[in-house]
Amino acid sequence: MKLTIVIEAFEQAARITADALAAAKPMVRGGVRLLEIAERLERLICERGARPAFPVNICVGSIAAHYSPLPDDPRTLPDRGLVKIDVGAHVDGYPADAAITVDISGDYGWLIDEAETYLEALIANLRPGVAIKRLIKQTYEEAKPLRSRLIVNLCGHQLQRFKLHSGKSIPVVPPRFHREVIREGEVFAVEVFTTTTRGAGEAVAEALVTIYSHTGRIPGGQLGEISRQLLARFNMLPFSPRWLDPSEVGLLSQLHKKRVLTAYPVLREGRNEPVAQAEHTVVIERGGARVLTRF
Ligand SMILES: [Co+2]
Repeated sequence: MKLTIVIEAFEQAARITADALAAAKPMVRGGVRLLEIAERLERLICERGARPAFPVNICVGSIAAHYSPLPDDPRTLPDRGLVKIDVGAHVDGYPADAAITVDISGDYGWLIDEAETYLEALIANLRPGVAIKRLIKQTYEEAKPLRSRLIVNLCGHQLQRFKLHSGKSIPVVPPRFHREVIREGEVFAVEVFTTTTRGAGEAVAEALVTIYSHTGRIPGGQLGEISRQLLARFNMLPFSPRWLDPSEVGLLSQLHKKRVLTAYPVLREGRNEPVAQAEHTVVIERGGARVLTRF
């Protein structure tokens, strides 16, 4: 496909993602059901002619990533703390991915500020030809957060058709080994997570899984048909049990054991400290990175 058409698809997906985040912001109040927010944002994406690139993630407090409401999820937002809304739309398979953090009670605004400042510094240093290792080292020297701690094991990622996490990664702290170079025309979801200086600065997996994606594997036997159907419906993009029939939900753990599905466990800050997130989708152009999800 022609490069301009590809970029147009990314741009459209990013516009819809940014509009969903703008719509999400006023919905974040104590007592609101997480399920209601997720379903409204996913509906907005579909009404705009796109599809969710992954289930809407709503992560509260020390939950850093990968919590999407489950079917009939009763959880509601608390009256205080940080709420991360992470949204993505795709157009013809080309995904966008962006996030905002809302501080419900006004206790942790500085964590959001430091995540956003570091994200902007990373984006300002992104340009074609730069080695990722050098990019991160430079950004860290210029803009290392002073009052908060970066979460070191959550990284930005390249976006490709029907692939949300593939190709090159963009860590937030200087990596020991990283051979990749940023190239013109590439699209990335760049993201930064901060926690307090009491935090571990590391996200750890919980037992709970709310998001799955297909590995591409189609086993023989009874699970073959459902495996083919899920691949046809979602390709390799992440999906929610909410989007399945109850009979299909019952097969998820079996499909995971057969390596048909990847399971994404909920990720929590290692010492249960509050987490803020900032994320944008950017395209690398000759003069630098252009943010596609600004709103
Ligand atoms: Co994201």
